[in-house]
Amino acid sequence: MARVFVYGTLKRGQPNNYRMFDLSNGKAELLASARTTQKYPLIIATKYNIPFLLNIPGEGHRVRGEIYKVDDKMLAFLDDFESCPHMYQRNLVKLEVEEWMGKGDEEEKVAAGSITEAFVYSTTTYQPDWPSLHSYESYDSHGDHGLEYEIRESRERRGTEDD
Ligand code: PCA
Repeated sequence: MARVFVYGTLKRGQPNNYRMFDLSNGKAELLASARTTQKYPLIIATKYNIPFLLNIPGEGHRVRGEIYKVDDKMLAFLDDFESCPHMYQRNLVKLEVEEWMGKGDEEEKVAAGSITEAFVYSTTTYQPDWPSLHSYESYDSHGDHGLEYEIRESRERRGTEDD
């Protein structure tokens, strides 16, 4: 079992959240809402409007997201889905828990306001102009920015996935 902090399309209400509940990918359980203890730039980039947390601590915002408990199979699925380590790298990040939602054992519970750690898909392999893009505190594919995420299946239909 591992814990993963998701801040982008894997969050509830976002286009890839369902992948975490597809049992053929493994198992996942929502544990908590949380935000990073440090600031990071959370930007939207590429022609597919993909969210990226740039591994530049101290810039941007304390980013909001969700902590999930995942089994080894789901962790392997997510590594593959996030093109880790090519597009993103999986690192540990420090988080402040906002609301605990886990239904499991009391021992696994982290109180609101406490600091914990989880894996996050962040990146150091970004384009030179990305740090100057607008940074967000909380990602929403359907936000006012108008930069709606293009799901992978529609990229494949157009046959442009690899460019
Ligand atoms: N999926 C991962 C990283 C960015 C993305 O869209 C996430 O939601 O955390």
